[in-house]
Amino acid sequence: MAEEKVINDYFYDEAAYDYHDGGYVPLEEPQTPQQPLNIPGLLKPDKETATDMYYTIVAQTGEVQLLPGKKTKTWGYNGSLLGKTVVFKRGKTIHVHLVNHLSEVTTFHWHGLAIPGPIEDGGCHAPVYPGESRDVTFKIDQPAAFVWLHAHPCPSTAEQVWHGLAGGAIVQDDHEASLPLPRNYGVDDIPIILQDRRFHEDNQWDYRADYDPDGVAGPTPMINGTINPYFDVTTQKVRLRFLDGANRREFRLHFSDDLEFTQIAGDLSLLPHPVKMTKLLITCAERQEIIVDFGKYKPGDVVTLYSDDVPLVRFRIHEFKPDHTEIPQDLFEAPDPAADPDLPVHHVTLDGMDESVAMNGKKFKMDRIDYKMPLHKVQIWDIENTNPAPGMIHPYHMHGTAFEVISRDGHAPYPNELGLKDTVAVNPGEHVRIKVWFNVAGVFMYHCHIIEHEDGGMMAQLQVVDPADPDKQYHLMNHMTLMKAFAEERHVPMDQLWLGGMESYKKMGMEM
Ligand SMILES: [Cu+2]
Repeated sequence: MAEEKVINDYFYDEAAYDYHDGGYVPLEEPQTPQQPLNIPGLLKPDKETATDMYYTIVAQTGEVQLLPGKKTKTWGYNGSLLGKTVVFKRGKTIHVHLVNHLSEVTTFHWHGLAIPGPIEDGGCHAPVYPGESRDVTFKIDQPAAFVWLHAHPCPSTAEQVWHGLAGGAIVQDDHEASLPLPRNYGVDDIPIILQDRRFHEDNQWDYRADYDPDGVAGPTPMINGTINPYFDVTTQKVRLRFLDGANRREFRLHFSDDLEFTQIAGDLSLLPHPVKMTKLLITCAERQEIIVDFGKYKPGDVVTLYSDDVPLVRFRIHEFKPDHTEIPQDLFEAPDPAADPDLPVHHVTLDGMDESVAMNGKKFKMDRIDYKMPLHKVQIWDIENTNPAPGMIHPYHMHGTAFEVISRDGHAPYPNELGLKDTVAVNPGEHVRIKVWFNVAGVFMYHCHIIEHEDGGMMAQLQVVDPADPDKQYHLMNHMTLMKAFAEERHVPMDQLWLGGMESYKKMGMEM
């Protein structure tokens, strides 16, 4: 049998790594004591039947002891920071009672769920005002995956995510459950939410002070809302579900000893086949699941996960039983529908930097539909990053769908991006072709997931048209309505309102 190939590069254009940017904030190793890694608890359903699940999700403020000294003021879902992990069982109808206990408007976006937009999807057209609630119902019909919830009010998504409004969710299905993979949540199946923050006076975050239109970053890694974490390893094999929940930072992941690991899943499905690797790059909003085999270590050893040369998590090895389970070579049969010959390739350009960011030459407008596409039809989309190299990598995300990467500048996709995705990183000057289809109708946003780029206008929206109801009208909000709400809630006149994304429109002389 031929020796299995082990991937030992990050694939992406090194000249585009964010550390080449003038405003780059390098990660620094925290000097504070190590803390046990916070494992978000599983959100308990209010009720579950054979066919339905009911949840309540509350956006709220809180404070957390992140560093020695003063607690940090944070936002979270059903807790002080980030969220509890929500479980969605495929085939069930989900009822979510969304509650806003914050002092300002927010939305609850299910990143990665193929559910109708714009309301259930929870983008900018589905505001929940302070003290109010909204009920959404949707059916889960997609493969097992690690998806996430985050705030998405335009143009202040980035600031709300920075405050802590992000949480993981696991879609379960029978196929994944039938495979011999670790899934004892919290023991050998661990979400790893990768973020970064800058701590100002009294250990507080100050989004405005840190603002950068190319993405806000901080020097301190924050993993599942823990600074300088360790994790106690009690099983030989551990499944890590990485989510890059940072506003702009890519993480270049690798372990001490160049420990080999196996990627088993991407954003929205298992990979068709496992991929062995020693290095993994994850860009904003992407999810990558790996299995790490600690079999060669003994109790007392420590294995460190790094990004570049900065430690993120220390895995402390304890006693464990030998585990000879093999990862199956066939994990997932990706659907491969033929593109509709009547639909031309649809071109999307990711343009500009700083305040000049745009998509197809335009900044996002909430009440403008940029494109229409028929329900269930399959179309090739060509996503181009028009920044010449060296420029930034833009992680391109679509709501409401799972797409497939089919080529990069005419070449085969990277081996670890086969399977279903909702976010794909596009190198400077590169064309990435993806196969797009929607199984639900509605209005959906698509954008760069460097969140300040999205707030700054590198975003558009499409209407997926159901031929059975081609004239369906959607009530679209506009930026001004949301911005007036922010001004009122912050008790400032409109001309003194500051929301990160507004600057990008103002500096370009554009109406919102
Ligand atoms: Cu971008």
